[in-house]
Amino acid sequence: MWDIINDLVKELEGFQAKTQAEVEAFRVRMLGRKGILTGLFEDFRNVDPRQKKELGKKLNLLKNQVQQAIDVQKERLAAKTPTQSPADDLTKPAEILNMGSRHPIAIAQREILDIFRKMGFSVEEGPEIEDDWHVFSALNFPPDHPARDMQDTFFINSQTDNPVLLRTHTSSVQVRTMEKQKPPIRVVCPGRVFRNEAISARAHCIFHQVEGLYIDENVSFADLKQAILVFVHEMFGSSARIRLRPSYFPFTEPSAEVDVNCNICGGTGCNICKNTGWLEIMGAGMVDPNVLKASGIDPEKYTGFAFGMGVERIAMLKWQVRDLRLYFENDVRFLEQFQGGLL
Ligand code: 2NM
Repeated sequence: MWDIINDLVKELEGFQAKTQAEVEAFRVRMLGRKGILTGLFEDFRNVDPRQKKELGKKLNLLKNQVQQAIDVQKERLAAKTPTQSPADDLTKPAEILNMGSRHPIAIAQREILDIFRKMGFSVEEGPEIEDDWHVFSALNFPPDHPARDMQDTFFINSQTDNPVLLRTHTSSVQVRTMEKQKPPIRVVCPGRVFRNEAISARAHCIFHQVEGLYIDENVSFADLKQAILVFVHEMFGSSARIRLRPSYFPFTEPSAEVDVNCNICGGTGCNICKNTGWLEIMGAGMVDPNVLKASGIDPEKYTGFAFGMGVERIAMLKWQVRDLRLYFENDVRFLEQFQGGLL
């Protein structure tokens, strides 16, 4: 019994509670119905009568000391809690201010626009909710073209002669520019576009485009090639090379798809370029005379070139991102890896 008492005296000397809950737990452990001291007083009844006087004195003293320690700790914590301010501890580390960073799509989009601004293009934006005229009819899409299908386009109201829909490309902004402006026209149109597609590593139903349009007298296919080459050199470095493959779009004639040499394998072939050494980056062509006519521009006097590219695709090639869905999930661990400055 003396051993237990001596241990308790030692514990009492070192007792420092951090919270009121700790004080209360200590009280229950010592003085509660099944507490250590309560037990000691019970055992006291069976102690040798010759030891009772000294032991009784010691037990009563201990009980008073325990009660006193509890009162002291309670008071100390009550005095400390409400008045403590962060300035009390000047050694505390500062709280981290998370400043955030630009989204990689925004960084890529700005880089694309800056390159064309340097070439004298201005930036135009337009509505995401459009009508059939500005997305399809004015761009020479025949009435039965598959892009006009519910399978490909999100319609808001298809019960009218000029259905309301989500734009599937930003060419609609260029139609609006041609309608309100006389040549020379040099614009780039960035923005979100919407296509009714299944989401995969390579496709998403919402993505971003930058489309360009240049209309003046005597604009030629050579001008188009030179503008694209300058853009590619600025975007991917001056050693990048391009090639044009014949293609078809309703709004351009002739039309081409533009490839850049694969910067991942350097042309020797890899799974990104599917062993071709080339990556497709945009579509382009000479604006079809029907498109100029539909927007009130005389195709006998003026010619023009146009091009369109997907920002996600350019950003994938620039940073070698393999899954497009990463751009839409906004996982901070992904987003933190891109800088591009604040604001
Ligand atoms: C592309 C490819 C080729 C394009 C055409 C026009 C407009 F409005 F002038 F007719 N805007 N954009 C165009 C041409 C877009 O994207 C793949």
